[in-house]
Amino acid sequence: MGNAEESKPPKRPKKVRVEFRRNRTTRKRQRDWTREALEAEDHEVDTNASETVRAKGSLSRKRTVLDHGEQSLEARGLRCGVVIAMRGLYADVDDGTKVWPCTVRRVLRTRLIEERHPVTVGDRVHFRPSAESTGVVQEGVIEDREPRTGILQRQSGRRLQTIVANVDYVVVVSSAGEPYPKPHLIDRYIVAAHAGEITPVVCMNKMDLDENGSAAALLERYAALDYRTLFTSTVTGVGLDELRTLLAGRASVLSGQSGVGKSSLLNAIQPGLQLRVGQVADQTQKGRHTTVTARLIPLEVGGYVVDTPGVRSFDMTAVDPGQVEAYFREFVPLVPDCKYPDCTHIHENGCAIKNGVESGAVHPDRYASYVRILEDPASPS
Ligand SMILES: Nc1nc2c(ncn2[C@@H]2O[C@H](COP(=O)(O)OP(=O)(O)OP(=O)(O)O)[C@@H](O)[C@H]2O)c(=O)[nH]1
Ligand SMILES: [Mg+2]
Ligand SMILES: [Zn+2]
Repeated sequence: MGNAEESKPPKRPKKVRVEFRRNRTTRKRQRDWTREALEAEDHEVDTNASETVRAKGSLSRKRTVLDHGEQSLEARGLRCGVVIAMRGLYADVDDGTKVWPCTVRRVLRTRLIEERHPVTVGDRVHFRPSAESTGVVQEGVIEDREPRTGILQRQSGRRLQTIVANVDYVVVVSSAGEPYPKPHLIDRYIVAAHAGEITPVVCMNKMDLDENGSAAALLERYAALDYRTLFTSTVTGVGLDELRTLLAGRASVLSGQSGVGKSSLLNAIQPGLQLRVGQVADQTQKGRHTTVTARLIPLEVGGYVVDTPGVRSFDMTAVDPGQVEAYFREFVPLVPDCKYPDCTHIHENGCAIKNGVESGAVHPDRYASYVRILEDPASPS
């Protein structure tokens, strides 16, 4: 794939697009890079291809060289890829041809010091393949990270942890039993999703265990707020087609308590995945934290999904308290009716939100979640 134009000194900014393979250049779907990556493996023609990572993670099969007088990525010896997993100090980066274990250049770590993970799953990065003493190029060093959209973050000790970047949906998974749902944890995830500009979807798994209908009733609360909801069971198969359709062609993250069946759901919608699945301890009704690291999984139906380890609690210290009311969507139309313009909806008289709880416009559990997030953002849920 030599290209004479790239080695000339640039006269004026110009865009050089190099057709890589015509039948691969139509972008049927925006977020199709994983499928294309899989196809690329099949065709074995991409050894020297350089690819451009586009908005929301789709890898283009054309090369686009934006030449602003700076050297192109390729000329600087850099490749683009997507981080599919973090392993200690290593990030596994998929450039569409293979997975490169990469370290993160110290200067980048320093620049992004406030974050626990300057690079995280879903990030689009530029990396430099580095030769070992043997001359074999197997690893890389991440030199740069592209701007993120759609991030799921939480506080981890004194640092802000970005669990995953560049996703469209957070699928908040609970289970009808073993363990029972925690409405407050669902609300925390919904707030975090809105704060990170991701669309939350509320999923109730293990519907085969919903004997008295309470899990269905809980989900109804979220459907009434216009959140997309899903009822699933890997035992009866209910809702699995709907989940597959939801995830197709999108970037999503599955989150929730340990043991609710996140990995089981992914195994069920894509047989052959063989993610590890754990038993729920009888005594405590707690999951066993079977999944230990977040991992990005390409889907056969296009798009990708990130399976995350279950959480016990969700520290929301990082969310701006003044913004929390905006993330409770049923509060938004009521807030202008509060007596005080800076009403926190906790202690004040004449509060339209508290009146809404009285009148039934606001569910008391939702209001309780709001108060807990503001008063005790770090609390175990
Ligand atoms: N009854 C029932 N059990 C299920 C269902 N889905 C999963 N399970 C069981 O729930 C247990 C936990 O499943 P996992 O898929 O490991 O749960 P997880 O959410 O990935 O858990 P972590 O990885 O620890 O966060 C396993 O024993 C599964 O067999 C379901 O729909 N119904
Ligand atoms: Mg799991
Ligand atoms: Zn108020």
